[in-house]
Amino acid sequence: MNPVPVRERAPLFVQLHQDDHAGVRAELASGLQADIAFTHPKYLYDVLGSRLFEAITELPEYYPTRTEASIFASHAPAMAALIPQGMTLVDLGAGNCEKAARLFDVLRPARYVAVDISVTFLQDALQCLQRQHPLMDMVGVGMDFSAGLTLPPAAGDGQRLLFYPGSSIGNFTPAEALVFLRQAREAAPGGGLLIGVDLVKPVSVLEPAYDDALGVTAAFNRNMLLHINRLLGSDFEVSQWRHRALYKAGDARIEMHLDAVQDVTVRWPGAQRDFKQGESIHTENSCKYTPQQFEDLLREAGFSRIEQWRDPQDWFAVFLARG
Ligand code: AVI
Repeated sequence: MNPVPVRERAPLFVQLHQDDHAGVRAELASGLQADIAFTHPKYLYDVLGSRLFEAITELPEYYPTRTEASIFASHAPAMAALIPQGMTLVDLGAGNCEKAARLFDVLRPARYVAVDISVTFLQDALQCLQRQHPLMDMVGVGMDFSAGLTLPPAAGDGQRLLFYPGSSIGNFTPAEALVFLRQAREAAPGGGLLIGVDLVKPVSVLEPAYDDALGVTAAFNRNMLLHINRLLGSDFEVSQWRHRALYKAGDARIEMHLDAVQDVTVRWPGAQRDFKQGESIHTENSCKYTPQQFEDLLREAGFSRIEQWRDPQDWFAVFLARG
């Protein structure tokens, strides 16, 4: 008997935005010239920054990645029981696509849409996954979804489950997170959002997670200066800046800063900024929520059917929001 022919599929790749170099330079310059200098955390992720972040996820102090993985390992079947098979799984910030791929066997999506800032980050991982799952439609989309979550037609019109793991929602302020969650609900009508959220916990656990003994997080933070030098043409000297991470209980967030270890003048084409010793650049917020606070935020965004799963220490939660 002849074997039934299987249609060979190949991933489709779409890049939605062109790099706006002038816009990037203007954004960086205005942040550096603000009274309290700041930079958007997306500039932490050049090629080396992305590798350093992967290393962070392996550190003993950085609990979020492994705690979230343990929740999926224990509860994925319960999550899958609430999610219809054959959906389009939209992976926001997919990177190496590993987290979503671990759920394929239990969620059984018909289509996988991997979204990341650059489609080139997705190419190898998606091609490899396509070989392992030849019957699944796979699409790679390059877009900056932190600026808006309108998915391209290539994402298809099937029912969607948006997947946003890793507690990246914490890198938005709560007001920005609300805007994002509203957009997520609109992008998945009749579908849902599966999202990982880091929870409020003792400062003795939080601060080492963002200031590890090996100094990997310090390297991740300071590497941003090298990335900015390339983007802006500035002359930051990494050795003049020290990493600092602190938990601000009032705002329930970890803040990362780079502090000038001496008086420093930073120059770039057309401008400069003097920093006094100890003056800092605020590089990232990582907001933590109580389970109730995050559920309230989901309801405020319009979701009405909300489930959650947590690890035994209540350090991390995965929410499924629908309706
Ligand atoms: C990507 N994001 C969820 C990480 C976090 O925990 O906020 C980024 C990070 N910053 C320092 N360490 C990890």
